[in-house]
Amino acid sequence: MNAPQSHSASIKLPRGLNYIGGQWQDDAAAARIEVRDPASEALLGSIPRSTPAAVDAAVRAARAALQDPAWANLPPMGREALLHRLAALMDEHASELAAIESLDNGKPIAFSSTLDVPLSAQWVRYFAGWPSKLAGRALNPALQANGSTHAYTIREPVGVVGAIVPWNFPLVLAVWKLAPALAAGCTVVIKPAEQTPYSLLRLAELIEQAGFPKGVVNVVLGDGSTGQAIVDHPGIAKISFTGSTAVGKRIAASVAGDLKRVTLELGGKSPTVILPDANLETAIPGAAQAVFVNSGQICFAGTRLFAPRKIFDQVLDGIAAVGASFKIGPGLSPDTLLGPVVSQRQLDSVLGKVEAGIKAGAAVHSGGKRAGSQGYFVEPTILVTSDRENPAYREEVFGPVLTATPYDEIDELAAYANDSEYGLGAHVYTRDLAKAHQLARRIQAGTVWVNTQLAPDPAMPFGGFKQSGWGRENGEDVFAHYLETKSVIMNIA
Ligand code: TXE
Repeated sequence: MNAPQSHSASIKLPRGLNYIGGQWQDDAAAARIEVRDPASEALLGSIPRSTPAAVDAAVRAARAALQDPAWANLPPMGREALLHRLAALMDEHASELAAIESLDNGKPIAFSSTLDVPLSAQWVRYFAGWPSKLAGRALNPALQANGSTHAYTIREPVGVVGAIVPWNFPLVLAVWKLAPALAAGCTVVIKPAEQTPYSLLRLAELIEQAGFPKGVVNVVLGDGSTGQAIVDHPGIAKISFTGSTAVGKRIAASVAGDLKRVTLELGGKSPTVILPDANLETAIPGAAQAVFVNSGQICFAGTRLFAPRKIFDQVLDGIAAVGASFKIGPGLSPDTLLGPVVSQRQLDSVLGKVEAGIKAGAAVHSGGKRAGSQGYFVEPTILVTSDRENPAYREEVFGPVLTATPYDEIDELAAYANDSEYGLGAHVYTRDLAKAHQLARRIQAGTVWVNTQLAPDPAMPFGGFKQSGWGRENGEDVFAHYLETKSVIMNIA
């Protein structure tokens, strides 16, 4: 492992200011939250725990922007041009954005420079294609005589969107919310996670540079108390949240008061199922990547492995070898493949859940401990258990931790895969196309990947069954949440 060190000196981080109505401003009344480099534990800076007054100012700015002719009367192709300009600016500043992301979150620069940042720009480009295609429909009403009625639908922006982003993919997940909201003509108040505010602040500078009218995008910094103030604000029409299931449930209860629209992208405990006929040359590295990439801090990480008993040891040894080949180190080191988890709290939580799993009877195949003594590093870990009540098997760990369970009959697999309160993703490895499609139908998950892993796509709806959330992000489906449909029915007889 490389010695953790702070690289903050060489990277210019944006100042911890709110961006409201096109102005960068402090929230003088707010307490401060420290932001740390998870590789070195060094202080990177601080942000305000923004007060309800700051949230109110941001919502007012967003509501004013919704009526501002510069935004409200902009033709759809004008919104497309702005989004394309933003994507071009993200490309232009890609290496800077990747460095900020790796410093702030700890993720390997090998991934942030090839995945997080380029994918975020691609997402913006994909949604830049939509505004001119978001059409209503002319319809034939069912109860009226032919020719007596002219009836059609109009699709209107839902209003101000309150977007709340977690820390595992700070830039990617901010863009998953911003790009469709802006494509739909909404305005946005967005809050990054308190652990990782900087890439979104830099993105806001690029949004300004791209020429979006003032107040269309507002960034408010803070922790859960600021997030709750966004959720509770009556001027917000829709909440788009990605984060823990516990907070998601709280938000669902909060919005019951005024029936805000809400989408929730929450936790997961996604299975990786390897069938006896799978090509192990792809299944083993695939299963390893599905749980170790981003130090397991991926909502659809493949954290429960089911492999045939006959090849169980071979598969586990293979996955452990791939994990051991991931060089552990600070995100900014070019050869790092396994960075730290995001915070001391997350480190304690991951190690606590591993310990609870072992205490309840899981056997340690590999890993299981903190790596080093400085920085929030965790060894790639495999725990073996057939006990479906083992907490490491049941609970989302959100670290580089796999539970592995052998099976004897293929018929057991769908039941195993579905044996979770979550239903976000699933990874299936097989050469048998019929079995792959049969399993894809039986598995209760928002996305099933076959012979591949960790590959979301902007055109494909993404979201969860069961307690993994409400609604779908991405693709055309996302617009169901950012647009209201209005029917116009006119007697022309
Ligand atoms: O999440 P929180 P935490 C899971 C993962 C992780 C656990 C805890 O298992 O170990 O959650 O992480 C904001 N109203 N995921 O505690 O608290 C908060 O400021 C409005 C899975 O960090 O849910 C941050 O911006 N907002 C997940 C965001 O919610 C509130 C990604 C996420 O924080 C709020 C992250 C409130 N009452 C964690 N309280 C995924 N699905 O990818 C907090 N926030």
